[in-house]
Amino acid sequence: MFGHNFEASTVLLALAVALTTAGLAGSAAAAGMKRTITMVAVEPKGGTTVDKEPFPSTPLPEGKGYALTSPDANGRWEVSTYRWQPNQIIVNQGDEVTLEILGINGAEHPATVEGYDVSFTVKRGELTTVTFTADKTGVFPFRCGTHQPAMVGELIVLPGS
Ligand SMILES: [Cu+2]
Repeated sequence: MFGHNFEASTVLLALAVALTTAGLAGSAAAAGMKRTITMVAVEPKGGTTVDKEPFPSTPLPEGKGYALTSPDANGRWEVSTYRWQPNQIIVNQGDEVTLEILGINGAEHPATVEGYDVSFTVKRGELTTVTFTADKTGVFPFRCGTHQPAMVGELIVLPGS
């Protein structure tokens, strides 16, 4: 008698746990998670002098996204570009996504997320916060309108399960 009741209650408990777990997972997938991704707008830069390395003969793509400065009076030349870091944001469909982007290099970076009605401008020294719901799956580029063709990232929205 005791044994039967014990087994029944154990089964019920296990069932309740399973249902609760499934329910939580289900509601998380349906409503999405809140995701906050911290990013920076940066300008990696390097240089040397012509006595060590010759000035490159191949030009970089046109636009403000890349810069190759000719040797100065001391023979020093530099190369730089602009980047979002990270430049791939991977979320699940339904997630409420918040990007917190600190502007470190460059006065400002006006940007849009193509395919989403999302635009923002990152300014140096300011933390720009952008929140949206990732309701469409796919790969969506986000470009700085100033520093092309280099400063482009991808929002990757995976299908909800
Ligand atoms: Cu920019």
